[in-house]
Amino acid sequence: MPTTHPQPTPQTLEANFDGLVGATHHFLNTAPGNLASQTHRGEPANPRAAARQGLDKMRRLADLGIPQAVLPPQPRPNLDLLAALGFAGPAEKALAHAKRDAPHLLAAASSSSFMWAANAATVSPSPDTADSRLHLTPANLITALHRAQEPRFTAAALRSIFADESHFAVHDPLPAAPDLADEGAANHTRLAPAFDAPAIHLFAFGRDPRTPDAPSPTRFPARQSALASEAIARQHGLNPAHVVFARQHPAAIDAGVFHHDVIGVGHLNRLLLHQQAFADPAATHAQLDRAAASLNLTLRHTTLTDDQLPIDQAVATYLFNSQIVSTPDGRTILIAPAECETHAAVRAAIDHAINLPQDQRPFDAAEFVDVRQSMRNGGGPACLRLRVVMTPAQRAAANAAWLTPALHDQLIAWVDHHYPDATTLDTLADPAQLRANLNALDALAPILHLTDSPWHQQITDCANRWLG
Ligand code: SUG
Repeated sequence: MPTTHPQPTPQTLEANFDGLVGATHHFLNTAPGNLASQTHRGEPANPRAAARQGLDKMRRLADLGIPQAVLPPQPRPNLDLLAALGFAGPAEKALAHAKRDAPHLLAAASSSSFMWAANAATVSPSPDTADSRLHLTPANLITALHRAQEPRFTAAALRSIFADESHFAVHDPLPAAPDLADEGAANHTRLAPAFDAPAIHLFAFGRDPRTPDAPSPTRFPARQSALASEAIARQHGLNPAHVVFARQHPAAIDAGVFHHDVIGVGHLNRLLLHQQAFADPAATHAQLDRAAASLNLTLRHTTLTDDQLPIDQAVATYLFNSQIVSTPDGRTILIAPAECETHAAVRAAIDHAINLPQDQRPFDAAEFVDVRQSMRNGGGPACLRLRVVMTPAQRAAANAAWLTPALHDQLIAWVDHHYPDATTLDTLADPAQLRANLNALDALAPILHLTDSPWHQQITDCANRWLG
């Protein structure tokens, strides 16, 4: 495989792997409990603008000196899914049949939801695992049909990038059963005094099949099962003394908090939460403090109350779906959605946080990024990235496409060349567009150093099966 761009910094750092938006990005699905996707359903979507916005966010993070890599898109429309649902035959027939009889299934099979890399996998870095390897488990995403098609492609992409088994272990997704419903890193927070130090792991879940009588959301499903989080902690060899499992507040799920990362974000020793993040905040904080004490870690909690920011406004602006990042010059920056910049209560909360005494601040400064195409489907800056804490040796060993200004420009040119600026049911059902999408992914393989990788093999196999 061609050489990658190893990062020069001789330190363990947190890299962001962002999902590259797909050419079929659209607003024709709704996702369970995701209010933005409900509100914007049926609006015109612009895949080219969506992909450019994602790439520009990646560029900003890379320019701040934070290792930034790119996860490849998945092949869509997914003709294997349509065939499994009874829309068989050559592409032209299957697509036309689905468009006529079940447009919602064509929309599901065309989703670009893989762009939200926070749902791609759960990641445990090597300082925390029993075998000192970096462990990744692709999320099974069984709660929604359009997301349940992702894991097999995600696993291939992760196995292409994290191929070196002396450094990395990519597990199979958990079995696809409701008791093991898993949505990945969106419900997982790693807290540590430094990237290379052992960490505590906070797993948020919405339901637990062992306690069916516990207060549950009534309007929307809870997407993460406690049994899934526990299985992953075991699989990765995390120290049980350093792991905390916390139930999400059911009222928050019903208010549109379909993943924990819609109501809380952590980074190193900092934890920024809304007061309704957890069903029993006092117990969760006590557990976190106990786990932290065993690692000489002093957590810096910042909790916003409902008076400071009502939960519906937290959900509407996605403040908590910001990224908190550390720059090489020692600053901690909040990378917030552009929607936060103009919202009075959110701005007040950000300014309040920045003006706290230095040893209490969750971050030192805030920046705003425009990812509006993603936001309309309920995906903010933090949804678009998978955090992977990596040693220099692991960064060099990974077949990752590290974003440089040159790679950013190359990917923008690739997007401009291959992506439409509008998606409709007609474009999704157009076999010529399917062929163009698959050709675009084939052309992407060398750009992302993925030629002949398992991911590339999968694209080739799909093209052969779907187009003959
Ligand atoms: O699963 N939206 C996604 C948004 C995921 C956001 N991720 C995190 N919070 N980490 C979801 O609700 C909309 C429909 C679509 O794109 O096809 C959607 O699936």
